[in-house]
Amino acid sequence: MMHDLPQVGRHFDMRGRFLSAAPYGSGHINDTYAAWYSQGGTRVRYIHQRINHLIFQDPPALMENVERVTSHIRAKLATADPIDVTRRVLTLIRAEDGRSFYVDPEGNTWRTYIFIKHAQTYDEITTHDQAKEAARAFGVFQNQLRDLPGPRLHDTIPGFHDTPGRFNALQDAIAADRCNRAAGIKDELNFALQREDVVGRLLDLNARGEIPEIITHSDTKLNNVMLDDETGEGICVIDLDTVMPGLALYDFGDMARSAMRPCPEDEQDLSKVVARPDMFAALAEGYLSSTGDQLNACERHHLAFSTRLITFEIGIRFLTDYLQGDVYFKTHREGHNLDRCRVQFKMVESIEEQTDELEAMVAHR
Ligand code: ADP
Ligand code: GN1
Ligand code: MG
Repeated sequence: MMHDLPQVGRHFDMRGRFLSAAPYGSGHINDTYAAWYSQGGTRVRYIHQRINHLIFQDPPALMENVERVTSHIRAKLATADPIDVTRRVLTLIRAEDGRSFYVDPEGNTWRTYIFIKHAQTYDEITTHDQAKEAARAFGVFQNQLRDLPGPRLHDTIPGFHDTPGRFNALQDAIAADRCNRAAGIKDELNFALQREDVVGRLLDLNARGEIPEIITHSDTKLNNVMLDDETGEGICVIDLDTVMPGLALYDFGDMARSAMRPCPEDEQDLSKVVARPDMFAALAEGYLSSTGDQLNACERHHLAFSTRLITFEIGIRFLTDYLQGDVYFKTHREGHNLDRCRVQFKMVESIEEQTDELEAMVAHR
């Protein structure tokens, strides 16, 4: 369903005349539109985005996080080099009442960003440079937020990377079997249930004080970072809804999950699904180039493990959603979440087979 974008735009300080709007991007959660406006005869593009409030249950708290995070990064960029700041951090356009969002009569929360030009997001990446740059940019993002002044950011989705919690949710979904789907997916369920031993490992390390909590992006799949068209530089980290306290390794694991895959996230030909070790090496190089002096030995030691864990975690989230009747992730065909789960699980298997090789790649860094 297309929303009434001219109506939405009227409630923001657009300083121009609405021309057109169309759905944009391939995110699984929010409704994103790119809209053209005429400002004194010049065509200018913006992003209007409806926050999925079934998933993010407190949009004002979420927007408070986004405002704090973007202002902090903007202030740093402006001091270091004021050129191109609006391409290097998301810039919110204010609503007519001065807030950073507008709530429409149906209760939808909208926000508007400056459109980042001459840069793209990639659902799949093809070169080592892309992996390196994306990972470097996510690392820079973590660094920029290490000194964000208090208070603690809101947990916009409580337990977002609580892998044991995700595992329990899967077990509950199997027990409830609301859509009678469990019987048809025995292999996937066995695959998942056999791996309970790994789910708590990172949280245990954190509880023992071996890896710290920092501010993380928490949704670092590759299409959440924009790469500059001309230079290939990782120019801007986007999709800030889940920026909150977390473990640095969540971000590394999630970017590796998406970058190591040579095919779409919902590929149906599983023979194409294999984890590319060379992409892991490129990612680790890029990530360590920006965060190297911040990570402790235990974090470095678990780079490969985090890739396996987060890939598994997203796999069980797709599986849980399939069992629950596809209520969380946007789906575009029958069995879409199951297809996505199978791809993740095939990736987990491939990562497991290459564990020694992947660990060796980062052993001396
Ligand atoms: P979702 O949470 O649904 O993934 P995103 O915030 O990631 O939503 O936005 C979806 C897509 O829209 C992104 O992958 C990106 O391609 C595009 N996009 C989002 N914000 C901008 C922006 N400010 N400038 C240009 N493109 C953007
Ligand atoms: C969702 O919002 P998007 O499409 O960038 C999801 C991530 C998953 C990802 C899987 C808030 O990311 O956690 O890893 O899909 N975001 C949320 O592709 O649940
Ligand atoms: Mg996204």
